[in-house]
Amino acid sequence: MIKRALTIAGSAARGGAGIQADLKTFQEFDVFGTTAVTAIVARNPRTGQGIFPQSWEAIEAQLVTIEEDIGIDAMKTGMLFTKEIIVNVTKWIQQSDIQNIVVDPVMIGKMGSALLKDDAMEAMQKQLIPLATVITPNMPEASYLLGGMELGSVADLKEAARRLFTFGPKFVLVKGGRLEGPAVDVLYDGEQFYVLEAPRIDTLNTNGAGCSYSAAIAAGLAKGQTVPDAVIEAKKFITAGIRHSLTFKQGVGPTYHAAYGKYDETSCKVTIEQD
Ligand code: PXL
Repeated sequence: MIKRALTIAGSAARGGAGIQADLKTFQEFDVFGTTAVTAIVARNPRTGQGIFPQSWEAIEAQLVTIEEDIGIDAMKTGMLFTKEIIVNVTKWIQQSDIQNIVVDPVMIGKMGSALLKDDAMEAMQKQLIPLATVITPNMPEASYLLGGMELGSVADLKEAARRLFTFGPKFVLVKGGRLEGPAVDVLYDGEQFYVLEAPRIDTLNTNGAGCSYSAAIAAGLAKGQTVPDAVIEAKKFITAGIRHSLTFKQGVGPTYHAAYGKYDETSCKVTIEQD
């Protein structure tokens, strides 16, 4: 039977990030996608306004129907926005029997929207992250979760991964997208580091890259891959998506979700190091 992946995230009207990115990614991996929308993001370029959160009642209704009617082989969380949503999603996961949980600690979108309220951070750290199979912070998110730790090198990514591991997830993936040089991400399981290196692609069009990367990991886990295998394939997928990213009318353009399946020329160098 086709495997099923759930995303709990925000709807990104522009189509490149959030729920839309997750569904497009699940489809590329031939995984059946289901969605619980936490908020509708439609930032009006003229006013800068436009986040419309959903009530917990509405979010829970989506989760219950997915759990009862479809089933869940893996899930990911994206934009959760409020403390209330994080606390309730955590409780819901605890009463479920979901094994594969990717937590993307989304905070600020590349279009500048604040996607997590300030008072929600503690719940993210203390409640949700400990349940995660893998968390996928980028450098600003890792820094924020670690009280302002400065990250400027691969050695810093490794140290951040070590510290984030103490929060309780099984794996930590710290993404070095903002480093100079090649695009290096560090995956850590408490014993070894998997240093993943892909070519850096010179583009500003990376809207939704983090969403799509974590969705690709969830798809791999749904299909029964190990975390390192799922992350390595997801890294190839997102590198292809960024290489063939799209320019539309204005703002930060999205990654191209079909690129990996279409062109498939991406390599990812993996080095395993004992801690
Ligand atoms: O890429 C981060 C992100 C996550 N979720 C939603 C978003 C964005 C960025 O635009 O809109 C809903």
